[in-house]
Amino acid sequence: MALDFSFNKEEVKQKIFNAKRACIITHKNPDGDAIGSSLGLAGVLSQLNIDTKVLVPNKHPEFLQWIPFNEKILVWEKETESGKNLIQNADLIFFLDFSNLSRIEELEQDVLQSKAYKIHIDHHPNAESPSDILLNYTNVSSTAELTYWFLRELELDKHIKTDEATALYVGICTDTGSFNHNARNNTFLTVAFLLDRGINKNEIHSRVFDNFSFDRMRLLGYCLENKMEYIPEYNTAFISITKEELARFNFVLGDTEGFVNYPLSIKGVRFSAIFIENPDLIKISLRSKGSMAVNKVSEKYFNGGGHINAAGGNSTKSMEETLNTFRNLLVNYKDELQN
Ligand SMILES: [Mn+2]
Repeated sequence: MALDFSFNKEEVKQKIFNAKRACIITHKNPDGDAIGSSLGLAGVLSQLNIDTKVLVPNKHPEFLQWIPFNEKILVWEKETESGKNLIQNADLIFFLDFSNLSRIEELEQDVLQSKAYKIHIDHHPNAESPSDILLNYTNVSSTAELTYWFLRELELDKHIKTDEATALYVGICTDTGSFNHNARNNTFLTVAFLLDRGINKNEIHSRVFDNFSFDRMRLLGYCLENKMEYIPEYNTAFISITKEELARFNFVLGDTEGFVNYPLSIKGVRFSAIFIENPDLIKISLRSKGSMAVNKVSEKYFNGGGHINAAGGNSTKSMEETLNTFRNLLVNYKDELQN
């Protein structure tokens, strides 16, 4: 069941078919969906003989650098002049996977001056931008999935070959955590189409998810055995890590990604947190299940905010004081924390 698009299909088609140079822009610290949706779309536009580049504010991580069409990516931070030329000369600009131009930071001014026809495709709430066409649907797993439905609406899905399909699949499987959240019937219809295009699902999963360093695995083991505290009466468990511990395991950025989810897989646990000591402050991630609103906790105690089941914050106090604040706040949420 295709999405109910209301944009002027003929106008968009004409703009695309008449375009000579396209620039696809995605957000800072690009994730699998940002890169996957952008490269999948770049592959399709290139087949239409449109000179297409993907512009990212800063470099994407190594586990996303193998995706087909990676050579079309230009990193603004490193090649600012080329990036400016790209935006200036493009007659077609896409914004993918971000809701607001503030997510592209330094590129914003150049983008605002551009006369190109602009198409904005995103699945985050309340997307807005000075674009000609805004496709903002939140009931879609990922921007990659939305890009598929967009191309299908324009009858351009025939240009989704194995490489384009591989890129789009990366976006879907990363944004859904391997189909654990937000994957709906439309998501699986999209995946069925991509599988038909000949993608190697197992190899993609392996390249995206099985790429941790030995040190990172040992850090995780250390945290789970020695640094996790479990408070059964409040169905809460949390992890804390100091600077010294990070250094001992040769920490590199991204190593603690996902650690906060482990306590939540203990039977009955509804609230989990991780406290990571940075040079200047303690970074905090909070996760929960059900009605336990962790964004409220973060707003009230940890200078942050976020979604009901996933939020972030920080503390400028010592680790011990911060953990005590956390232990002591739980009593205020005893009803939400009951199973
Ligand atoms: Mn996304």
